[in-house]
Amino acid sequence: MLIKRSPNGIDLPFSSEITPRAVFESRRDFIRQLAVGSIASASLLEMANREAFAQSASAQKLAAAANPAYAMMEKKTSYKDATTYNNFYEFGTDKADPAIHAGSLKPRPWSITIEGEIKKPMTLDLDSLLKLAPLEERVYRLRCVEGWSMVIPWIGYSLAQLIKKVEPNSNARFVEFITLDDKKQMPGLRSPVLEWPYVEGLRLDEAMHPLTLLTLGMYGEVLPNQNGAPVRIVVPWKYGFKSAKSIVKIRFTKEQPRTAWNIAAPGEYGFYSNVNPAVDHPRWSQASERRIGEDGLFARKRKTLMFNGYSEVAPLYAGMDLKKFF
Ligand SMILES: Nc1nc2c(c(=O)[nH]1)N[C@H]1C(S)=C(S)[C@@H](COP(=O)(O)O)O[C@H]1N2
Ligand SMILES: [Mo]
Repeated sequence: MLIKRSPNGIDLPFSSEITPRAVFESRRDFIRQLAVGSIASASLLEMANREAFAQSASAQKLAAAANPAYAMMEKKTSYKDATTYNNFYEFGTDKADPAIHAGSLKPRPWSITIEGEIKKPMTLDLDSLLKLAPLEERVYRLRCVEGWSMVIPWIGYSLAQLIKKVEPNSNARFVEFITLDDKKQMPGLRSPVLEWPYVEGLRLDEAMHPLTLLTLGMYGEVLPNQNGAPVRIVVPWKYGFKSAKSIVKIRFTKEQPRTAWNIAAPGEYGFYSNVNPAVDHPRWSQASERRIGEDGLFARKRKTLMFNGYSEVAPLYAGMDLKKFF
């Protein structure tokens, strides 16, 4: 078995591919046998135990090394809250709808087509995506434009790793993300609440920023359908709607792409949509937020932070009027 060195220096087995439980269990037994045999070593035993632990709860575990640069002091949102209070309009507009209706989404097999202003257009299946770069766990704040937030341990790698592989040409200035558009799998597409498919976009330098995460899992598992299985984007310094779910296409463009919420209400949702407590939504303040899970009667609201606390992205907007480019 391949041993890969993780970004934080901890050796971990390269089991980023999703292994069906039966296959995994026989592999684990094999590793155990090796471990008690003549070539026994502490690291093999540790590996077996670590994998056993990782795979014990379900066959959908996804191994990833925690990236200490994105560990967070704040308490993580519970898995239950993060998977039952969702915005995913392809499955309905109520927060509970995605958890109830997303069972009809088939996240496997899946592929992403990457096209447009790049030297190497390609279609990547899920296994290729999972192997493209070492998977990291990163704990990010997610701030919805509606005024609530969560803290979620995502699994993925910087989108920049994928972008480098497809080699944008000199025309590429923006990146567009396009969600699956299949009425058979997504009952919400029958109602015209948004123009379908759901589209989002970033400037190329925003997409290349190391914080922008190509996301394949959360809480040690593959993404639940309601959170955007099998692959989504997470852009933690922008309002949640910029983080498009269940994407099937990534397109590099010369012109600024249209985006779902900007099409629906251009006066309320701009292209940039950086989290900014100083720029209110036309219908409500953005100065504070409610942390999901802390919403008891006496729970204090939290102050919303500029760029959701990710101040390292400020240079991307040097010289820009962020009231104008909201
Ligand atoms: N395709 C698609 N992506 C989407 C949405 C959506 O309705 N459709 N909702 C967005 C909004 S408003 C938020 S706040 C986040 C929520 O992500 P989560 O459910 O994983 O917390 O997903 C975003 N991505
Ligand atoms: Mo949102």
